Amino acid sequence: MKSIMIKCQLVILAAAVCLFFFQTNSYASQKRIKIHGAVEEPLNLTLKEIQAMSEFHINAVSILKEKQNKADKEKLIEVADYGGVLLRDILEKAGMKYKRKWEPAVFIRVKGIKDEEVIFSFGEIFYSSIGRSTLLTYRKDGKLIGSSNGCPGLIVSNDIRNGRRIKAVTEIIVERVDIKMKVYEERKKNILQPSTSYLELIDKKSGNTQKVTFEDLTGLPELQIHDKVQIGDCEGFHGVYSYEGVTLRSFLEKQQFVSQPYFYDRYVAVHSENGFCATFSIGELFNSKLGNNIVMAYKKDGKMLAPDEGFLMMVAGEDNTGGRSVKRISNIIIF
Ligand SMILES: Nc1nc2c(c(=O)[nH]1)N[C@H]1C(S)=C(S)[C@@H](COP(=O)(O)O)O[C@H]1N2
Ligand SMILES: [Mo]
Repeated sequence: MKSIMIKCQLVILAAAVCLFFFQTNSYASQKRIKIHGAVEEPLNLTLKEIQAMSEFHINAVSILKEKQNKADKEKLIEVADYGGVLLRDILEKAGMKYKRKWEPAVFIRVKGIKDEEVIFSFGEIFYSSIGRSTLLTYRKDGKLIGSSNGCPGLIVSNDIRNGRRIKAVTEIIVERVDIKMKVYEERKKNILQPSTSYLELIDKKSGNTQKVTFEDLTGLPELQIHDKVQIGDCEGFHGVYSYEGVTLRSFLEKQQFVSQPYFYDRYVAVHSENGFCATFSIGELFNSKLGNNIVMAYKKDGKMLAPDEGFLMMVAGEDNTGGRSVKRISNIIIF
């Protein structure tokens, strides 16, 4: 009796396994990529539909091996020409749900086979030139690339090493950091929070928390951003300023909150007391040719910041809009 039951169970199990493979295979043969989350219209595009979009080329993309340790030797994997569709263009096709001051806190998860995931910040894709360097690729050196599923690959030509390269991209998810944005309601009520002389640094995974004051920045190399155009879609043109500060990267390293190997499925959210928030991906901070570009500034035009700017404010030097220049930084959270 017992053995019959076991046999029955085995037959059912085998049938379930067959059904599972049949389903995943038929799904795979369609090679689809799903775009969903905080978008206006979720999409489920076939590779053919992606190939029908306007093709973008990035030539001579050099790919270095990701390092596990600072001491690891640099290894060049290849230099190749790529064709595909910009991640930005696919996101625009779906339409971004969050607008205006809600927008800089958005981030994008890109998933490949084997549960690989990399994160991009809204700002790097839509405000900085990384958006023109991030490609869902299906063509290499002029020839179509084969793929087991989804779109054959993701490349970021502005990245230095290959940590954010994934294969068989099947899913893109748009999300916003879960931090309440109170700016508009506080403005209506004419509330102006006093700025603090410290900020809180939090690692959400380890629970590690540090209170950081101006003194904690001593010893970090000072960086200048010349001619930062201060302009915003909702705030207008405010002028061109120079800033002095330290890079967010060197700060996070010094506080020992981020070190190699880098986890590109993580990101940093910087916000002020009123919940105004911007995201920065680990990739753009630690693996980008624009790595020296994201600065926590304490001086503007040679003078310490004004009270409404706090003791520190973010300056993303290359961004074409002021959306990520968080003033009065009160929290830096690594998700
Ligand atoms: N703390 C805080 N920082 C903020 C904002 C905000 O509402 N609160 N607005 C952002 C937006 S949307 C823009 S466009 C710029 C405007 O900066 P500016 O006033 O210097 O032009 O600041 C950014 N920094
Ligand atoms: Mo803005």
